[in-house]
Amino acid sequence: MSAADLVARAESVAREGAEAIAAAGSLDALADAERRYLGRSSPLHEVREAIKTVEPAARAEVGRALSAARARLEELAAGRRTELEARARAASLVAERLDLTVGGRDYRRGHLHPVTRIWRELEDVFVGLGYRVAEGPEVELDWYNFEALNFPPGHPARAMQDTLYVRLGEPEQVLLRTHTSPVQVRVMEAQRPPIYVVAPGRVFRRDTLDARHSPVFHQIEGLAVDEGITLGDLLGTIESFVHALFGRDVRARFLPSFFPFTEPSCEFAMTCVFCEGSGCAVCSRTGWVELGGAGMVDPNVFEAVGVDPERYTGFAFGFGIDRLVQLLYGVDHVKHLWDGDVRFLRQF
Ligand code: 2NL
Repeated sequence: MSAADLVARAESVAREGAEAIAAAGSLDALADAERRYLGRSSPLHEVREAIKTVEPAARAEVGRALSAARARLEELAAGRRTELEARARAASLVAERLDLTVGGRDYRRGHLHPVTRIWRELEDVFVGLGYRVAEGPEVELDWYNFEALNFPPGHPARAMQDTLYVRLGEPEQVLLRTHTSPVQVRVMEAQRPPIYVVAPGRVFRRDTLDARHSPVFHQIEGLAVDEGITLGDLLGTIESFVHALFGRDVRARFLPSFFPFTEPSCEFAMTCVFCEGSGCAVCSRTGWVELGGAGMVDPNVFEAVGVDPERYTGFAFGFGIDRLVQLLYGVDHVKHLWDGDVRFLRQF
C-alpha cells in the first residue's frame, strides 16, 4: 500500500472508531470499543506494521496520521467514559436510595414558648455581664417577700387585695411570692458579698386579667452588692442590657420613682422599637416604653439580711418578662400567651 493509502486507512479507522465510541451504551461496551480500535488487534496496529513497506521519506506522514487518529480516539473515549460514569452513578443513587420518611403525617416540630425563649435570652445577657442565675420557692414567707425588704407593716402591697395568701400556719405569713426579690434576700442571707445574681421566675398577684395584667406572670430581678457600687453602675448596667437585647440604636432613660427596698429609686424606659422614638400606639405617642424599676438597695434591707451597710452598697432592678414579650412581638393581650392555642404559638 502507498503512504496515501495508509493515511486514508488511518483516517477511516478513526472515523469508524469514533462512531463505535459514541455508540457505546455502557462502560463494558466502551471498553470493548477501545480494545477494538486502540488495542493490539486494532486496524491502526496493522497500519503501523505496514509503515515499513512505504519508502522512508513518506513514513513520517503516515506516523503523524496514526498519532492523530490515536489521540482523537483516546480523547473521545475519555469523554464518553466520564459521561457513562456519571450516568451509572446517577442510576445507582436512584436504585440504592433509602426511604427514611417517618410515618405518613406532617409532624410539626415543637419549639420553646416565647416567654421561655426571652427568659433564657435574658439569663444569657446577664450571665455575659458576670451574673449568676438564682432560683427560689414560689410559696414564700412574709419575711422574705415583705419584711426583709423594708415593707412597713401596713403597706398596701401586703393587703389581701394585692397578695395571694396561703391558708397555712399563722394568718398572712405564707403567701405566693409577689416578686422574685425573696430569692435575692435568700442569696444575701446565704453568702457574703460580692454578689451578682439575677432571679427570673413566676410570680403571683391578686389582679384581674386584662390586656396587660395577669394574676400569674414572670419577672426577672437583678442584684449587685459589692464595695463601692454606685448609681452610675446601675445606670450603665441597665443601658448595657438594653443594648445587648435590642441593639445599640436603642436608648435607655431613667425617671425618679419610689420602692420600699431601694433609695434612691427609678423607673427605666427604652426607645420604642416600633416607631423608633417618633411616637405610636404602642408607646402612647411618647416614643418611650417603660420596662421596669430599679434603685440603690436601702440600708434597712442590708441590716435585715446581715450585710454591713457601712462597707457595702448595691443596686437592684426588676422588670416583667411577659410584658417584654408582648412588646417585642406586639401581642395585644396577655391571655394569648397562656391559652395554649397552637394557631397563636405557631407564629413564634
Ligand atoms: C419592677 C421593679 C424592682 C427591686 C425590684 C430589689 C431586690 C432586693 C433589694 C432591693 Cl433583694 N431591691 N429589687 C428593686 C427595685 C425595683 O422591681 O418594676 N419590677 C417589675
